Amino acid sequence: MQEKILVIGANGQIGTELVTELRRIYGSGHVVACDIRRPDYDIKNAGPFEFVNVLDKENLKSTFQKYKPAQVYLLAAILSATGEQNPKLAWDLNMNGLLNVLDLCLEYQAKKVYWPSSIAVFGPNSPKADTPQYCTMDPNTVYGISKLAGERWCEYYFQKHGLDIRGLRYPGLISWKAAPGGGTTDYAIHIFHDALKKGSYQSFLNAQTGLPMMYMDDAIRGTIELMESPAEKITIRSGYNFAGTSFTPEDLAAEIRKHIPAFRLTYTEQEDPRQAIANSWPGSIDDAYARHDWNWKPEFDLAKMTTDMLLNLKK
Ligand code: AKB
Repeated sequence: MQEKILVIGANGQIGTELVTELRRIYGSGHVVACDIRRPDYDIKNAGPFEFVNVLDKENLKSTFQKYKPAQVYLLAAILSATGEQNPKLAWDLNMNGLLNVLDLCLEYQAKKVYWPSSIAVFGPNSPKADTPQYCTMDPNTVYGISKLAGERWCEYYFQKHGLDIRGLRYPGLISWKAAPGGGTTDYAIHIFHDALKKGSYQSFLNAQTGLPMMYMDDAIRGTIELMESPAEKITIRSGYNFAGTSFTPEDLAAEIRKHIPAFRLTYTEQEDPRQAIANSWPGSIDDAYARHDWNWKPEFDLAKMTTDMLLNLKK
């Protein structure tokens, strides 16, 4: 394949692993990693890298002009917890960044575009268990509002302009290769690091907080499977519900104790602002459309994920 794939926001938790996998599949030279920060790895040997700021239209346009990408993955975003600290900036980056990229995808005739949505599109009045694809959606974080508005824009660009855009509503993503970036679900990563380092963890979410989660291996595989699916199979252009597993901090601690029997889980005394965000989100997701349309099936349950996380973090 001679065509170029642009990954914008390539140094984040998802981008780091997505770029590696895309380069393994399509060849390093075909996958252009773009970010506002230089990556940790040696750029010269890894593949093309460009400094890109999605809010700087000229800079973004010159990257499109240079590579004329056939596929674009836009991952640059401000997540739920960080977004609440600077709502206007989160809105600006998440929304205008998306619109800038969509317009350039049209101008340069990109064949396929990927934009991630999130379980944050749901809100306090959405059904909590097995939350369906279509239901009441009243997000109350700026991140969730931007993801829901972004979903509508994606569908609009598909319907009005025929842009082949695809997206997934990611649950909390658990991974060991790159650090998470300011989300409400980040406790489920920190807990593994502290379990190995200190034998204990203080959770900022309470014991009963059940949230939809997914291991990064599944998330990367699902993302690429969606992008590789024939266009006629894709019936949702906003963002597919996408499920892996669901658990509470207590469930996760019990699983970690199977490997580290003395592991202790405590909870912060003062309620953390992230608790209110978690309370407004679903506890589990119904991803029937993804399973039906492009045969989505997760491979990692809580036990398999915990074993793999601990094994890799110990290395
Ligand atoms: C967050 O917690 O903000 C993200 C998400 C669920 O989209 N991990």
